[in-house]
Amino acid sequence: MKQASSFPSADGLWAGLRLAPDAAPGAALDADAEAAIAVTEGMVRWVGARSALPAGFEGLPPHDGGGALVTPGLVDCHTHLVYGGQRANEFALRLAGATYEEVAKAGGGIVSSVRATREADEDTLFAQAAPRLEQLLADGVCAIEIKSGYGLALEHERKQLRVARRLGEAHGVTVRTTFLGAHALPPEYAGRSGDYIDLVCNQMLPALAAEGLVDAVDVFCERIAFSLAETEQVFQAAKALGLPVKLHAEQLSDMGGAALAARYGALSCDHIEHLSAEGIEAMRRSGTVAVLLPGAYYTLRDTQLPPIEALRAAGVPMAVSTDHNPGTSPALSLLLMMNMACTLFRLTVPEALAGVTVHAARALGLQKTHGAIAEGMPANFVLWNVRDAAELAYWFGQRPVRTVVRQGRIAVGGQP
Ligand code: DI6
Ligand code: FE
Repeated sequence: MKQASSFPSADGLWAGLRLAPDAAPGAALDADAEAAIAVTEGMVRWVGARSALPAGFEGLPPHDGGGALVTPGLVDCHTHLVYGGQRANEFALRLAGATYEEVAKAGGGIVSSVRATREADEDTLFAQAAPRLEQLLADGVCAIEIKSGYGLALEHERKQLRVARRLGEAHGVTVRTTFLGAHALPPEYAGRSGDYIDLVCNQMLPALAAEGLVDAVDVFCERIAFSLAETEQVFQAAKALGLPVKLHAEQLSDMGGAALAARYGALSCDHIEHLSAEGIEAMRRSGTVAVLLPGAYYTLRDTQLPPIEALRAAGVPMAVSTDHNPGTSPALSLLLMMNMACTLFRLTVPEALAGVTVHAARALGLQKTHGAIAEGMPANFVLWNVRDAAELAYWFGQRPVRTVVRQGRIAVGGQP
């Protein structure tokens, strides 16, 4: 792996670009006008029509975009990237007819990844997660959320979160860490769910937050995981520490989790296949992002579609993410998720693109620094070898990245 510190600086004048629709909300220019981006000290200083470039930026070192389409750096706002082992065996079990819930009840599922994660040390977890991260980055990802939730004990959750931070530093990518201690009941707490939630709230979360390892707090609110009351207990603990919350909500059933999360001002509610009208209304009022995870829907061969039309009608922002995890979404391409969001969920191309940029950034509370190309934001943008933005969602299994500028450095590609 190349260390991020060796990536060349992206400072200079990027010209010969075509801006994807809505990529630079502040810039007024015709769709077919040549665009330019001025970058100094790793920050975007100006973006707009090349012909309107202020004289002060003319002397910057040139970077020729060669007519490439440019979008904001992509944001993968929901991943469980750090874990030990893999679960291809469950894939085989499901092919033989078992359901996800049956596999979980039989001791597989999340708990089998917990075993493998507990057995692995920090360096091993790092070595296993790094190539997965590199795959996602190769698709133009510039910010990523990484959850804990496969440790389910203080030292093991700490290990996961520390690896997440290390991955961000080593690869020069923005990482937001989410504490998901309430992901599943660890075997040693079987039948003592209340005791485990007390541990999560009173010991694990305060300790990890004090170590600066927690940017947000998540819960898996589901029949096979934690109840609404337990979810609220975790939200209370997060609130006491001033941490934002998000929720795995209504994936397998309507638990009323989205409305609860909205009451706590949640950044996002994720999955939401079984989201009710009340849940949508609560999310609309609180400005909570709906995170759509077509990879999990596809892997589980779910048939309950998330209520896209109602979310759209309510104006709830929709994000799209990989939900990368070893059980239900071993996906390593955010572009493929755009394709699936369009094909399976009937998102439009602009919705899918906003779903992996501006709305995904908001789902992480990163809207001031990611998800758009704008003056004063760090330089995170991608040059694509495509004619039309629709191609980003249209091809699948194709990686039309030409250049990735990440955290003000040229992380992929460069000058022709
Ligand atoms: N929802 C998911 O999609 C993942 N976790 C969750 O709460 C699945 C995790 C796994 O099966 O390992
Ligand atoms: Fe998930």
